[in-house]
Amino acid sequence: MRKLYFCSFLLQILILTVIASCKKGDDPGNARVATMNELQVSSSFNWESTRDITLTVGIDMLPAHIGTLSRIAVFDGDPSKGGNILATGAAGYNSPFEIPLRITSTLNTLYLQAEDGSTAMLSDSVAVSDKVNYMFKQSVLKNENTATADPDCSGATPTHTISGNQTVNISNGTLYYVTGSFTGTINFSGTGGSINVCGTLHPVAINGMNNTCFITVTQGGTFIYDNNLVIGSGSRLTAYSNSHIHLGGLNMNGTARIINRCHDWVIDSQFSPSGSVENYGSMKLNNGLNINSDLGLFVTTDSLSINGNLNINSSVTNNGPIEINGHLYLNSGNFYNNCRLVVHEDLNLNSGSLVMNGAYLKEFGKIQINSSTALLMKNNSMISTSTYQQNADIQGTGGRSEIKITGSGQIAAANKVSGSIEMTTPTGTLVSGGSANFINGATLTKISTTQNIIPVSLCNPEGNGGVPPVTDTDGDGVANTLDKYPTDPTRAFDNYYPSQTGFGTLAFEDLWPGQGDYDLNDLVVDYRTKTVTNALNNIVDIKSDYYVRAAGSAFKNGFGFQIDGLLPGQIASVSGCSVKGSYISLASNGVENGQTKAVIIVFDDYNNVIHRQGTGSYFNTVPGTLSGSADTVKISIHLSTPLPILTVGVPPYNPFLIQNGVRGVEIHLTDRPPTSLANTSLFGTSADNSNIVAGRYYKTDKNLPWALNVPVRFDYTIEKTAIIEGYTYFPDWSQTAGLQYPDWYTSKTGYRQFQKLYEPLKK
Ligand SMILES: [Ca+2]
Ligand SMILES: [Ca+2]
Ligand SMILES: [Ca+2]
Repeated sequence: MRKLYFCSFLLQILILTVIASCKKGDDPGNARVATMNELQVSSSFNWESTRDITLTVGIDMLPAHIGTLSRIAVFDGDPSKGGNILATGAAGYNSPFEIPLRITSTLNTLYLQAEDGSTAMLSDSVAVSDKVNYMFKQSVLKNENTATADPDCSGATPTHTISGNQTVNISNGTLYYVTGSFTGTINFSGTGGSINVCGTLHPVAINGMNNTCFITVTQGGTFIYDNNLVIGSGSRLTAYSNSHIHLGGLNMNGTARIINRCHDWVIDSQFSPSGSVENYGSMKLNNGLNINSDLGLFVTTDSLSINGNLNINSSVTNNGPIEINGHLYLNSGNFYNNCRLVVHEDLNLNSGSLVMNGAYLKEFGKIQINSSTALLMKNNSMISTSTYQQNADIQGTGGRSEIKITGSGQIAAANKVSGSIEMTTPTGTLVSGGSANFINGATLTKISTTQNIIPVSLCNPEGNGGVPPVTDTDGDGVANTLDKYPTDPTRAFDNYYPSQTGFGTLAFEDLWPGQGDYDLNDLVVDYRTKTVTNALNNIVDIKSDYYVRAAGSAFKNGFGFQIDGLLPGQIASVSGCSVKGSYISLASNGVENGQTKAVIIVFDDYNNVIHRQGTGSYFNTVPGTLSGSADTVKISIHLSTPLPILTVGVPPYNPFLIQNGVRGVEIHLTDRPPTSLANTSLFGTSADNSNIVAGRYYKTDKNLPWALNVPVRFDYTIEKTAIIEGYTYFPDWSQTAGLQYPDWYTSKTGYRQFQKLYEPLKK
C-alpha cells in the first residue's frame, strides 16, 4: 500500500528541487506550495497515515504455558515505559497468533509479550516490516525455521530441463530442472552443479556429487533414490515443505549438509552423517542413527522417528519429538533435549551430558546414568521411566523437575540428586539409596503423593501431579487472569483501534463530485473501535464509538461504513444507529438493505446527534462562535459466526459520508470502493477522476482526496481554510507519497500554523 510509483523521472526531479528549496526558506511548508491544486501527488498515493502489515507470533514449548493458551500482547512502545497496546490474542503450540495490523506509518518497532496466566512472561521487540514473524521459544536456536523464498523451476539462466531416462552430465555451475519425471543417470562433475526438483526425480544412479553440488527438492517435488546417495564436502540436499524424499541410504562426508523442511523424508539404511544435519520437518530413519564425532551440527525441530538405535558421539539439539524404537547411547557430546524424547529400549548415558530444558523423556526400559556423565534437568523437565540406575550426580535448576520411576530405582553409593528435582516411586523408596542422596531441596516421595505439578503439553503428553494451578473457568483455553471474559467461553480479548484511550478522525469534504475548499471539516468524526475476539482470535463483536466534532457545511450529511470483508447475513445484529429519516432502509439485523456487503449507517443526519450552542449551519468550524457538543453514537455489531480478523478487515473499515440525504451520493476515502447503493453515474463527472475498472475512486485529476483518515484526534482547520494552510509539512508528506513527514499531523514544533486551526470556544 505504501509503494511509491512516481509518474516520471521529471516528477522526481521536481520533488527533489522542491525539497532542496525547502532547506533555504524560513517558512518551509507554505512558501513552496500554497494551494492544494499545486500539489504534485503520485497517482498511487492513498493519503494514508497508517500502514497495514501482517503479524504472526508463535509460542513454543514453555512448560508453564502448557495446557492452556498464552496471551500475546502487541505494543507500540516498551510496555514498561508507557507503550500502548495494539492487539491481544491467543497462541499455543503450533497455533500462532496471526492478524492483520494497522499501525501508524511512523512506527518502526513492535513490542511483544507472551503470558501464560501463571507467573511466566516473555517479552521481546521486533522491527516492523510488511510481514512480521516472531516465535517465542526457549530452545537454544531461535527462529531457525525461517525459510527464505522457496526456489522453483523457473527464472534462472542458464537452465536445462531434464526428463525421461537419459544420462545427464552436470558440469560446473549448471542448474538443471526436473519438472516432469526423470529416471535416468546423473553424473555430476566439477563444482556448483545443481538440480531443482519440482516433479519427480527417481534416477537409477547419481554419481560424482562430491564437491559443492546441490539437489533441491522444491515444494511438491519428489526425490526417490533406491541406492546409497553419497554427498561430499560443500554439497547439500535440501527439501522444502510439502516435498518428499526417500533414500535407500545417505552418506555424508566432510562438510556435506542436509536441510529438511518437508514432512516426508525417509532413509532406509543406517544413517551415520558427518557434516551438518538440520531437520525442521519430519524425518524417518528405518535402520538407526549414528551421530559421528565429526558432525558439526545436528538439530531436529519437528519430528524424528528412528527404527533402531541412536548412538550419540557429538552434540545434538532436539526441539521436537524424537521416538527411538531401539536403544539410546550417549557416548560423548552434549544432548540438549528441549522437547520430547521417547525411548523403547534401554537408555545409557555413558559420557558427555544430557541437558533437559522444559523437556520430557519417556523410557520404557531402563535408564542408566553412568559415572562419567552428567544430567541436568531445567525448568519443569520430566523423566518417566520403568527402571532407574543412577551412578553419577544429577542436578535440577529452575522450575521443579520430576523423575517418575514406575518400577524400581537405585542410586549408587554417595551419588546425589541435587536442587529442584522431585523423584517418585510407587513406594516412595529406592532399592538402594535413600534420603541421604537427596540434597539442596531435592526430594524422594511416593508417586501418589507427588507435590510437583507439571502440566500436560505436546512435548510432555504425560504430565505430573494433575491439573496445573491455572484456572480457566469458562474452559476456552485462556486462563482467567488473561481472559477479559472469564465466564464467557465465546469471548476472550478486547482489541482497540487506534488505542484504548485514543481516537482516530475521519475528515470529509462534502461537495463531491464537485471540488471543495479542502478545509476537510465539512464532517469531522472521531472514532474508536473495540473488536472482541474469542480464544481462536476470531472476531465476535465490533463496537465503535463515533463523535461528530465538526460539520462545517450547509448540507444535512449522513455517515456510515461498509465492512468490505463481511456479507450482510454474516451479521447477527447491529444496535445503536441513529437513523431518524426515511431515506435509509434497515434490515431486521440492523444492516442497510439492498447491499452486497455489510453496510452500517451510523447516522443519517448529523443534526440528530449534535447540540449546537450558536446559530448558523456551520458546527464548530467558525472561529469566535461558541462550540457545541455531540452525543457519542455507540454502534455494536455482533457477528453470526466468529470470523478471522483477516477476513473481516481492520477499523475504520470503509467509512463514507452520505451527501445531504441523497442516498446515492457517497464520499469515501481514496481508492475505497463505493457501496451497492452509490450512484455510479457520478463517477468521472465534475472534479471526480475515478476509474471504476482501475479501482481508482474519489480522487481528482490531480490525485487529491475528498476524505482523510488520521490515526489520532485530528485538529482540523477553520472554515474555508485548506488543510495545507494549517499543516507546514502537509506538502512534503503528500508529495513524497508519505515518505517524508509521516507525522505531519502532530504538534511538534513548527508543524502547525495555529491561527489556521479551529480552537473550541466554550461559554
Ligand atoms: Ca477462559
Ligand atoms: Ca472467555
Ligand atoms: Ca467546510
